[in-house]
Amino acid sequence: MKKYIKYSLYVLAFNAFFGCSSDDPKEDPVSIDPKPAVDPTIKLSLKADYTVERYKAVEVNPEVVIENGSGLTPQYKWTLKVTDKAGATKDSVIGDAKILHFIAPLANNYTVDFTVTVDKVVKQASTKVTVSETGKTYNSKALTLLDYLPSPHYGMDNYEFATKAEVLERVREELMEESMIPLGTFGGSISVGFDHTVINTYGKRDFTIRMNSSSTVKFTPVSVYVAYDANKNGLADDNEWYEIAGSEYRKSSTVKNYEVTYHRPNPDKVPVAGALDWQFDKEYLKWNDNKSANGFITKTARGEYNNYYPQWMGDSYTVKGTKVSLPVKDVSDGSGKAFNVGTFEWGYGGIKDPSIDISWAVDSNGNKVHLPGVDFVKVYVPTLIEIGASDLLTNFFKEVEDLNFTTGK
Ligand SMILES: [Ca+2]
Ligand SMILES: [Ca+2]
Repeated sequence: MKKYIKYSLYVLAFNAFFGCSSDDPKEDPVSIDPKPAVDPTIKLSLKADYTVERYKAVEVNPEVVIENGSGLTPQYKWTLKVTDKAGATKDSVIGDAKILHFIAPLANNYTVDFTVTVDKVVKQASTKVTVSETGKTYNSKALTLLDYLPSPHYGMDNYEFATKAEVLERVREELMEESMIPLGTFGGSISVGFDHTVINTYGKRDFTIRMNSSSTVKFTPVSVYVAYDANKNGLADDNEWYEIAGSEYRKSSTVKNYEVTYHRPNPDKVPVAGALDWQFDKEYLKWNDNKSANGFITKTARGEYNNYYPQWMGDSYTVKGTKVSLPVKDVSDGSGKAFNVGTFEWGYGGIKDPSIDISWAVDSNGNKVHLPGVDFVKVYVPTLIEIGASDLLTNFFKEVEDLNFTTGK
């Protein structure tokens, strides 16, 4: 009985709100206006000023209170007054989220305007950001080596080192000299750091990746991860990395969370030659993946005297990443001596336009993340493809550079 009374009260309350019975046949449902009769109101409060160093982010977090705005989505816009060469001042959009992470390359006093729009109601507030000089000199390129973990490839023979420390020392020098750093096949990677935060410039691409394609293939793509040093400890922590979702990321042929384990070849093994003259050992280097597939990397005539396996690694090691499908076609009547290799449109290194917009970053579930900038970049090979006599499809890392870098003071 008690339950029944409670239920009746709910129905009464419901009816009172809409002013009619839900089963009243005379009522036309179209005439019910879901919009409140009163216009929404917006209350803004924004701190008057902020201070921060050059190339460091400061969080500008306004308090926004919206009343009578239910069902309406507020639009946010942050703008900066910029003066062009002719002396004319205009507003440049720098953000469209509620919280702004402001970063500036130059020491100056900046006026930042914030606009909130709910339906037809607009409210504005302003703040000043004072950006101070640091006395430091910055480099547009990411020259700090964080890590290097290549995958097998005939080029690995150039790294005759027993320990990782020795390899890192060599690669550190190569990074400064902008020489070719081999990444090998799937999962082979290099991670580098900037001496400043590369700003995620609104509506623009932010940094570029330069690779050294091998002579046989003009473009071979590499995938990109980025990290913003959110906790300001100067390190790229595991939970700070995000993948750049390029043009292939959402395709059904793309395999997320792909893992490959490479096994050290036995140097005393007798080579198993193939039918084609370049197939020196068809069962050279064993691999298996996390999809129950396995196989061998062929040692080609080109790499006959080379050790493909990174010599400082143990008997096996596993690499992870997103595997992308790249169209590859033998155009030498099956002799494996010439191939057409496809390429990707955007969001990768080693393609025609290898510039990256930090706004393409996604989390592990594929959801977009809003990063104010990037301190670290990781580049890795997303393919496990052999192109006959030319060996494994690979690429050689050269450098990563900030595209909107400003040196002046
Ligand atoms: Ca951007
Ligand atoms: Ca960190």
